[in-house]
Amino acid sequence: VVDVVALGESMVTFLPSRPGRLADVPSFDRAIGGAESNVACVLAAAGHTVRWVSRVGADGFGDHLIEAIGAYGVDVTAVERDPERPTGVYFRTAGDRATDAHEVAYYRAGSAASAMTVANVDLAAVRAGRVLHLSGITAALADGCADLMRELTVLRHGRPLVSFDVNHRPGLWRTPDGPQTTLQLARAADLVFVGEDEAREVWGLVGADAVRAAFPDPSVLVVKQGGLGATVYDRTGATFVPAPHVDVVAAVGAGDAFAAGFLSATLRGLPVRDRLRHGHLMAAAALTVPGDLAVPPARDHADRLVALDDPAWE
Ligand code: KDG
Repeated sequence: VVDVVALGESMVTFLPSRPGRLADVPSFDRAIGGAESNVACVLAAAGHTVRWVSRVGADGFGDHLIEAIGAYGVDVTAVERDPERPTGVYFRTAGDRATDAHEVAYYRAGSAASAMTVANVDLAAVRAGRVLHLSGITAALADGCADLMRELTVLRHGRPLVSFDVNHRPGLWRTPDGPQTTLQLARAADLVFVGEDEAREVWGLVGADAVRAAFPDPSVLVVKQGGLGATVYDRTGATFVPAPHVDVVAAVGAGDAFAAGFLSATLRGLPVRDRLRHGHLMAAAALTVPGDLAVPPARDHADRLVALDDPAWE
């Protein structure tokens, strides 16, 4: 049994060589992206056994994703190659530091991963972890992907603990039912990550307490409040932990790193406050690099930082 299985589309990501409009950027550096594999990579770097399940094309970009994600120590043996469809790619701009407004150009419609269905994904491999990590992005890719998400979340008993990051991507939804579908999936999960801004944008829920009111009690809800911190709602009530201050280079990947830190601490049975601190710490690392993935602090170092009675945590 692996600690965590993460399922979702990953893409070769092209990061701009300089700031500015997409129309003006002359060249790009290759990196990797994909919310769920980002979580998998950070968890593997933190010492967990992790599997990433997906589909990629039988092309060089697919080779690169498998090699790069595998190099983090993630098990990629359940990733299928699709001879008919390409690996998705996307380009992004550096964006504005203050507002994080940036342009994203996806080339993923009809990708190998968007063809994931209940029939062509190894469901036994997906369900073989203590935790299954999913995100709302997958449901937006295609109807077959949305059905797969329902299949993986529908039963509460006899399945791994389901962790779900809302990851609302308005540009990806092909139909107007995105908010409703995402809410149903989130409600079926055991652990939900959502940004406060995101909850307002997708469901019109204003404030962390309003988000909590929209979720059933047995689930653990983590509401991320940007640079302020994050609040966990669980059986014991609400726990807020502030985020340390960091000079943000790019916010992309920070939510994934946060989820990985939180999941890692959860798997280790750490108290709620420390789950949040580990989340913030991993997010801080991702916030200070241009791409999705930073080198996260080693586990013993992270534990020491989390244990500090430092004003940064107050
Ligand atoms: O969370 C980071 C992701 O947004 C990025 O890697 C790209 O997976 C991606 C997506 O679908 O937006």
